[in-house]
Amino acid sequence: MKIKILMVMALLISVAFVTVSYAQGPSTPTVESSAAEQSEPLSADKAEQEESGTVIGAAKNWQIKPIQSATPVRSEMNSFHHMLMWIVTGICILVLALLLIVVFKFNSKKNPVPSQFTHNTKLEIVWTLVPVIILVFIVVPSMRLLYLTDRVVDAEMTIVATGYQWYWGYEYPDQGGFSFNSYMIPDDEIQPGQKRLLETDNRVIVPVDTTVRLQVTSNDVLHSFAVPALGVKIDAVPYQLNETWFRIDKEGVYYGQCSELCGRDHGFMPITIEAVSREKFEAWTESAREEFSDASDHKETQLAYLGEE
Ligand SMILES: [Cu+2]
Repeated sequence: MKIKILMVMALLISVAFVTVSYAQGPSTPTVESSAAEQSEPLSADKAEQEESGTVIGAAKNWQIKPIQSATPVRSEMNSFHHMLMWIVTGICILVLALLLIVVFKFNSKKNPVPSQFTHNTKLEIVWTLVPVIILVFIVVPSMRLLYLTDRVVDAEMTIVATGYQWYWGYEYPDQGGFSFNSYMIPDDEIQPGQKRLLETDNRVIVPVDTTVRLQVTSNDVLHSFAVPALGVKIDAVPYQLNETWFRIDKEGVYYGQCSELCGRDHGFMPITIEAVSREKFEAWTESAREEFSDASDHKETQLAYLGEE
């Protein structure tokens, strides 16, 4: 009797969970929702907006769905996630239904004399083949997505990100080769509207609607450059140059973090990317060339890794 109650409770909880996660309000828009809806800020984010431009690439409190997409790759990832959710939900419901049938139909009261058969060839073929078909169904879009993140088609500019213990260094080889380091803003210096543990002193500025090739390497140990809203997550490996790309379609601020356990301050080397108009980007590169012109010391190390010098 207790098992029956537990089963019914499990069913109710899972139904409630699925309902809640799909009935989320406009605070967490899906990929398909309109641009107008997406650009509409939450009231709690207004201070942030005034302070530092529109924050798009950050998770919200109680968010269950994947992060709002800002690049074609992330949109594909979100669609893939939604497809997987349907498959997973279907499998869970099927397994739960089978368990419920066993509990209610084949318990010792209803079925006092159990049958003794052990094998059923047809059934065994079916329950081997069905999972194989499901996996094949999943592997095709999965591999397609993997190649999409890998291929840089007609990149318009390149950014090199280098992982250090514990901060990121960035280079802009196409804009005169300036480079700078980006450190997390510590808790005691954080300004209103800035996101704790995510804000950095030097933001990575990129133009919107521009295909950016991102090359990632490391100067010491393994790090991982991950910005969820851009669909970017790539390992930073010493002596190796990994490559991916993004094309941001909305101006805004996108946050990321190192996603490879890299030592004591692994949790304190965030990534802050700000997408601006092309004009603003040009103006910024002008000033950045001046501002970061004396950062040549670590630039040499980085270029040595890239084999360019
Ligand atoms: Cu790291």
